[in-house]
Amino acid sequence: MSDQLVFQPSAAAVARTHTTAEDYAAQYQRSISDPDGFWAEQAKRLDWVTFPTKIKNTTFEYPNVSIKWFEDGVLNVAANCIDRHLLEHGDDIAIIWEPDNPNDKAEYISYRTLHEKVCRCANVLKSLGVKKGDRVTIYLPMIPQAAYAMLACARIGAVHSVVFGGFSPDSLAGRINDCDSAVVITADEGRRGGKTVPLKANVDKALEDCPGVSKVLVVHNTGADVPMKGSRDVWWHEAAAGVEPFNDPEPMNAEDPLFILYTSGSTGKPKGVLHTTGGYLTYTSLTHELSFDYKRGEVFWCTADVGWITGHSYIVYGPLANGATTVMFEGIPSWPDASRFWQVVERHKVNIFHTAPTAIRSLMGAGPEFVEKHDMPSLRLLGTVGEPINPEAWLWYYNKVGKGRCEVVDAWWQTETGGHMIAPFPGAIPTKPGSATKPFFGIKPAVLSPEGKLQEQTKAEGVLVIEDSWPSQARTIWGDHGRFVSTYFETYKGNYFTGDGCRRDEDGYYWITGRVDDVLNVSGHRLGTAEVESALVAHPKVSEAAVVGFPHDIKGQGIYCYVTLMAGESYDDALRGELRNWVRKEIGPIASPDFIQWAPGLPKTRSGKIMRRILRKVAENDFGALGDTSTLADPAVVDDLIANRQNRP
Ligand code: 6R9
Repeated sequence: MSDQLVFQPSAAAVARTHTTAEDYAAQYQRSISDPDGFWAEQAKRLDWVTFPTKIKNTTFEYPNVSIKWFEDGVLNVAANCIDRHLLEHGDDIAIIWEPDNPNDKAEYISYRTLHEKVCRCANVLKSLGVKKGDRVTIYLPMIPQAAYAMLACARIGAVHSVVFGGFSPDSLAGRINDCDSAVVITADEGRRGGKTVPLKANVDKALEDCPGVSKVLVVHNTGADVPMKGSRDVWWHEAAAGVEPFNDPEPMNAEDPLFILYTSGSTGKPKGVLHTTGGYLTYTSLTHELSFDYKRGEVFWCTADVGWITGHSYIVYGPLANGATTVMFEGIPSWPDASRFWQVVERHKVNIFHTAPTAIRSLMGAGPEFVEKHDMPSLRLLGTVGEPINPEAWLWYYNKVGKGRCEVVDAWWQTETGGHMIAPFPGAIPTKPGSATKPFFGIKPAVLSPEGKLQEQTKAEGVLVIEDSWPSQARTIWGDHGRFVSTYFETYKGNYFTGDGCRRDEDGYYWITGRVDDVLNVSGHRLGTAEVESALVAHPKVSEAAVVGFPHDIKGQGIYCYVTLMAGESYDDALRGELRNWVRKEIGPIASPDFIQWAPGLPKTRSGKIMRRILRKVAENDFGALGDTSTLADPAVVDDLIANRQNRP
């Protein structure tokens, strides 16, 4: 091992692990040299109606990319996440729901209750006309009905598209229309950090632009008085009371779609990433068990929202497939104060806690007193996901939250990968703060130079690609397979391009350095610079906009906008505020610009291409090293940009 800071697995982690260091090495080798044999064995962890005989049938060859796993297998995801646990574990707690307000009561939902709730919802969806293959959009807060709705779709073979409750009516409408949902599931309102979110009102607004939606199923959540539209809107509790509490799960082919999840790319509108049934569940269930070394009976808490892939894979599908107890938290880490997470850990005796670096950094900033007053003896493992974690935050997490006795698992993966790709097996792989460490079984990462040359030596730096398929890989982009192929398989032929840069050290550890494309990662949320730009130019006073990221102490990256106004408009602070609100309204609060710099001129090449490299440097306050600016049409623009930069004096 190198002389960097290295943490050996604790004796306790070694003693209990599913996978020793030797197992890891041997099984990893096997998973790469004999994927068919390896994954056929892993598929046995699920209950199949028909066990697959064909295991892997995939090619990354451009442009004929095709990905199929377990293609003649038949199963149902909801039956695997619920029904098969009923006989012996029906009274085990499937979901612990912790409400936003700490003074309100938590709910403990057993597998038996989960079964009834999901069956009723499935029957309601059928009564609303939803059939196998139909898309259903779910726009709900972090309440148990979000999980019920997802599982109910899976049960009847409908394809869900969960849209994060923080997205605006416009963003919601775009996603509903893109996948042609005829049914939307929402709530009267959501709660977050002591405030309410007007979900039903947002849906009403969105549906002004969604002629294809015929039914809206509404959860009675806060009890707010919301208008219900005659034949379109249906109360969930009323409909659920009128249907049978059982429903036969639909037999699904392993390659039938399970869900669509919209995520940002470097260009254009968000893409509907499509995941299918058998490979996704095999892989999320296996990674949930092994990356967290999960054993039945433990309480597992992932703080993500179900609107993101982390919520899909590691609040709902992975844990429930394993018969786990998964915590669903409605609130936020900072309300009523910065000890809220730790209070929940103690209240529910959480064993495995999983959150994002942005939350860790903001809690670290709130001061040690909030975490120090909580002993949290139940904790044994701490997960981090969503963005690179800086070593200071890693060490704070390890020392202050984990009290120096919990393993830290930094898992690198993406919406498109469905499950963890690079992460330390607890008890097997020593950790280094800031490194996601080693690949999961079946994952073949490689480092290429930006020009595409394979870096064969262990110590290397460049772009991260994956050389071969794994079961939970996205199969396509909904309605646009060409975009799927060109986004992920065109630049580095024969490989899946992750969009991330990385470094591999002399021990073969991977260190993700962040996106190399025009995708921002703001507080762990993916955002395309192009999306923010198109929101800005949609404002009548804006003529041009260029958006870049800059390093932000808490959020990881912040949003820095350069804006050119229409001739005759005046550049003033009031308009800055107006534009900020405009972007929030167009996309949602997560896209709120941190800085708007007035830029009467943008740095363009003679062919009119904006030189983003320069804009990034100015936003980073690193304008000593702007590099070659000689190709600029008007080099004087740069001096003006530097003189008027926003973030630091
Ligand atoms: C799961 C999720 C994916 C992007 C990804 C990368 C960044 C995620 C990370 C990480 C460093 C980690 N990312 N986990 N970077 N270390 N452990 O977050 O999916 O929302 O699609 O974002 O997030 O840049 O490419 P998604």
